[in-house]
Amino acid sequence: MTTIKAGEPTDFRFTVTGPDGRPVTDYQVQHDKKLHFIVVSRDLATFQHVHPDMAADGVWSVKLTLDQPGAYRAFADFAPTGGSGLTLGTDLLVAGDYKPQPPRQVARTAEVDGYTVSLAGDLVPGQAGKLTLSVSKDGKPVTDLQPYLGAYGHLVALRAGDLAYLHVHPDGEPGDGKTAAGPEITFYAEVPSGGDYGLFLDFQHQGKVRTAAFTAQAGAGQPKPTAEPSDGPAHGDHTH
Ligand SMILES: [Cu+2]
Repeated sequence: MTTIKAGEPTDFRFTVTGPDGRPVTDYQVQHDKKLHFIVVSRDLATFQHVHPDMAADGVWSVKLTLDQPGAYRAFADFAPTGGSGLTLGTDLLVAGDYKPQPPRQVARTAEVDGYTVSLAGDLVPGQAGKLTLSVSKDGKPVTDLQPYLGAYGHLVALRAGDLAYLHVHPDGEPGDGKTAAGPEITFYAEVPSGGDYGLFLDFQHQGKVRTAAFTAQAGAGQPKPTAEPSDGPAHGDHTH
């Protein structure tokens, strides 16, 4: 547990310790980087995806600014050389006057900096669901997205509540001869359960990386069972 001051750039440092008790220094490159570092507020209102630098002794460091007081979760997503992918998490606390905000509503569109990103497809518990995100600006589809982290988009999914971190895989990559530079970016995500998930899409256009944030509901959009469960209307359809 680490305490950080609100609004002040902090030189955040950490090491990944291997089974032998020593700092891990050899990593596989995944999505162009040896380690991806994600910081979200526990209410999923804020999201940062940054790339720390590693010193020769295995100490990672990154400048981190957390503007609002509250509780945050940080995730390090990496694969040691010779090992499989891992995600480790830690809590970060920012002291101050915390004002809880209502959660982001379940929605099929998100706005960021004049861009509109729309979400098609559903999260289906226990199955690899296809998600297609389409980027437009001023009502026109964006067809010149720029590669970012080896793809036209990078999607992080976190389960609301416990912030379980899900690995999401992009379909296709820039330069493979079949993946277009927008407006659509396709991913496959498998969620472990029903409920709400925060989805955060990083995409790059005209030299700037932006993040579109959604709340998506797993299990929604499924065909209704022909026989209604007998335990009342609490299981009614959710509309978008
Ligand atoms: Cu990353």
